[in-house]
Amino acid sequence: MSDDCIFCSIVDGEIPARTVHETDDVLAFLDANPLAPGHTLVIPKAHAARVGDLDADLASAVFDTVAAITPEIEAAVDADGANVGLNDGEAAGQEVPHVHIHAVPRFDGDGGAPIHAVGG
Ligand code: D5M
Repeated sequence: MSDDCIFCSIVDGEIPARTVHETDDVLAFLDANPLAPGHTLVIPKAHAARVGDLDADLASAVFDTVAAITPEIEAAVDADGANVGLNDGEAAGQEVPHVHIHAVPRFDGDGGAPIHAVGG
């Protein structure tokens, strides 16, 4: 838990969120400003600001959840794919300094950019 961390407050139930999936170590919830229906964030419950702050077991647990739920999210919103990505550091556009992986459902012909085009 880190004081003044909005995602720690979600983990602690102090700020509401729409939970998609939860394990002992990981929480997935809907993004409040979705880029597409079903846009989900996957976070470690323990506070870690940057991806390099995660120990190997927690990094694995976070990615295991991403791998497990992304197909389910796609199916739930009838998507054709998803962008899965992480903004690491303010310079990379990370607005909330608690590691989170975005799973953004994508739809054939939706006109969005792939991750490699972000900022390019
Ligand atoms: O993405 C930060 C993401 O966090 C951004 O897509 C909005 C989302 N966000 C911010 N506050 C909330 C709450 N309270 N609930 C759900 N989602 C939230 P970044 O990669 O840091 O730019």
